Order: sequence, then structure tokens, then C-alpha cells
Amino acid sequence: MAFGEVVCGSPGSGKSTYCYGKYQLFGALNRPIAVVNLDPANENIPYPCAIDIFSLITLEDAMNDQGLGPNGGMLYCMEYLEANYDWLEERLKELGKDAYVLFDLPGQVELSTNHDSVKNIVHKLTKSGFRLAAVHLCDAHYVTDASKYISVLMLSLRAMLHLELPHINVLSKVDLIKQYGDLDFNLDFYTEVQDLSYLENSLSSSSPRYTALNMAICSLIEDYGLVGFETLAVEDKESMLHLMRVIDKATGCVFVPSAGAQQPEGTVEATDAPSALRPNAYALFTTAAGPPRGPRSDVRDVQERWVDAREEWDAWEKAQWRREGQLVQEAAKKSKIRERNPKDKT
Ligand SMILES: Nc1nc2c(ncn2[C@@H]2O[C@H](COP(=O)(O)OP(=O)(O)OP(=O)(O)O)[C@@H](O)[C@H]2O)c(=O)[nH]1
Ligand SMILES: [Mg+2]
Repeated sequence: MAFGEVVCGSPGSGKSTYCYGKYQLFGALNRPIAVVNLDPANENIPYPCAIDIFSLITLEDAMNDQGLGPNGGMLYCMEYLEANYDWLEERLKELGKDAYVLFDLPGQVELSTNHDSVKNIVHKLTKSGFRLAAVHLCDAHYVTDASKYISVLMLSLRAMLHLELPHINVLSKVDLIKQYGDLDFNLDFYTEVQDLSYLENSLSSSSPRYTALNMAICSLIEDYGLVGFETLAVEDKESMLHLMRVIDKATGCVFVPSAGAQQPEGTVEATDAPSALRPNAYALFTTAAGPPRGPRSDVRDVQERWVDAREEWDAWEKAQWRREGQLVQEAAKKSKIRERNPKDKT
């Protein structure tokens, strides 16, 4: 069964960088992955592309041929892709039925909030057997201002209602959050979205005329009770791993490495039995249904890493990297010595 992620979010929120980060992470884990660029304006693609919308249509062509501006051109490209869905379907088939596919979308928010083309394409993919999750990225700096935070909540809720997929909202670039000033509350207040009435003070001081409207929007978001956030710092391996576990849980994907593939000890027994019959030390059911575990799975840990004790953690990480570098150098030296003196076993 094919699994995948529809990576959406506002312009510059880090979608393409996330796709590249995930491509590298899956490479390190020996998990197959393919990235599909669906942004017809994405000229500097950081990741190796399995399928690229550029071979179907580009934004420039759409603008020139149809006499449209950049935003109208983008909508045209998505409508064109929807009309030529078989182009996408054929190339996806070539990736195999067990592919894991990331769809990198353009940053125009209307594509994931009210325009129908992306939604229709997603529905066709789901019908063809894809188990998809929407991964909606929002720049974490919005949480440093109450009114911007409200707009991010509304945008996220709207995308959830529109795309109708298992949905994971993500506060991206959380590593930069400290540089935008002090937060009024701890990070868990913003990620858990439990009681927005605490925002009243900041909202009434920034825009007193609209306090009542803002509070009405807050209670609407609370009434739905759908919006919550994960956090992401793309260069932090633990952060990427945590998000991977959350997404796997949302799509119901449990990856069992094939026998013989290099995996952490005890993960899989090296037999030729079908994957469903092989033991998995991480326990398949716990992985699929239990709460995500590990570093960065608790938002208070994220707060400590990037807000409360960032300098100390940075220094600790640097020391670890130095130590790893030394170990690699020592191992290389030893193997050179062994090559020169094959009889020497030290
Ligand atoms: N510090 C930091 N920077 C990030 C992170 N993720 C992305 N960025 C930076 O954010 C900028 C925008 O990233 P992109 O990946 O191009 O964003 P995008 O959402 O694909 O942008 P559009 O496709 O134009 O909508 C780049 O300079 C990235 O290096 C992150 O986790 N931490
Ligand atoms: Mg991009």
C-alpha cells in the first residue's frame, strides 16, 4: 500500500526544505521515499525529484500563454494538473505500490483552503489507494504575536476542513523562535490550543476595537476542538524523527525493514518470512497505536531545547559532534594501520 504526505502551508514556511530533510532522514533509515514537486514556480528544488510538474507545465508558460499574473497563473497550473491527472497517475504507478511519496505544494494558501483543484487531486489519490496525511507548515514566529497566532489558527482550521485528510499542523523553524522576542506563555500553550481566553489581554491591547470579534473567533476555534500543533526544526534529527512518528501514526504506516537490510540491532529478525510474520522489537502495535515516544515528543522538551536553554544545548551538541568526529578519525587511523600491518590485531 502506498503512503504519503501532502506538504502544504504559507509561502516560505519551509515546505521544500522539510521535503529535502525527510528525504535525507529516510535515506539514513533505509526507508524508501520519493518526492514529487507540484510547485510550478519552484526553480531551485533542493531534493532529487521523482516527478516534477515542470515537465507538464511551468508558471512562466501559464502566465505567458494565458496572459495571467503570478497568482492567477498558479491557480491555472493547478487546474491544468487536475485536468491532466492521468499524467501524474502514470508516473506515480512507476514508483511502485509500496512507495512513500511527499507532495511538495506551492505556497499559495488558497490552494489548501478554498480552491478545489488540490482537494480534487488529493481525493483521486486517496481513491487510487494512497494513504495520505496533510502536513501543514506554519512559521513558528507567528506565535510571538497574539493576533498573528489567531490568524494561523484560522488558516490551519480552514485547511483541515477543506482537505479532509488526517491532518498534522506544524510550527516550523522553531529553532528561530527565541530571536523574535519573549513568548507570553510557554510553548505548550500554543501547541495544545486548550484555552484561548488567556489571549484576551494581548488582543485587547494590540487592537482594542476588535477584542470582541477576536474572542468570538477564539471560541469558534475552541468549539471545533480540532487544531493543535507539532513543532519542527528541520536540522534537528530528533525533531524530524518525532514528526515522522506522528505522521506514521496518522496514516497508519508501520515500516518493517526488509530482511538483510542494515537496521538497528534487534529491530528485525533476519529471516525470509513475510514481513507480517517477522518480529519487530519496536512492537508493531505500540508503534501504530501508542503515544509517540522519544526526545522532542514532549513540547516542554522542545521549549527547553530552543527557548529556555538553547545556548547550553548548542554547546552540548557541538561537543558531541566533535567527539563523533574524533571517533571517526581514530577508527580511520586504526584501519590504515591494520592495512599496513595485517598481522597486527590491535
Ligand atoms: N532556521 C530554519 N530555517 C528553515 C527551516 N525550514 C526552512 N527554513 C528556511 O526557510 C526558508 C524558506 O524555506 P523553503 O523550504 O523554501 O520554504 P517553502 O515553504 O518551500 O517556500 P515556497 O515554496 O516559496 O512557498 C529557507 O531559507 C530555508 O532555509 C527550519 O526548520 N529552521
Ligand atoms: Mg517550496
